[in-house]
Amino acid sequence: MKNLLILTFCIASFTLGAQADDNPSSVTANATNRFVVTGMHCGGCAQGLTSELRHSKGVATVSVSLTNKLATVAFDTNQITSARLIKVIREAGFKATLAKP
Ligand SMILES: [Cu+2]
Repeated sequence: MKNLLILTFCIASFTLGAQADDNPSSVTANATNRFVVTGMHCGGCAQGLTSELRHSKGVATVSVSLTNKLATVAFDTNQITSARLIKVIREAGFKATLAKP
């Protein structure tokens, strides 16, 4: 009986997770990292990078500053890692390193 309760809880968690994938804004962030981004030249670059990050699984909120060359990303560490976020930034055509806290 106890096992059944645990199983039900797992299925409920999984369902919540699946909903979060469909609606990125409902991701619960448990970490925020800042990345130094090089290669952004205009507001279009910043906007493009913002949308690439925002559409990545596990990302809750994204804030990209062109003037400070910084991308601030709040994310769920169970779904995505800072290394993976750097890869997303690189795939969007920029270079990124983790900013010092
Ligand atoms: Cu640009």
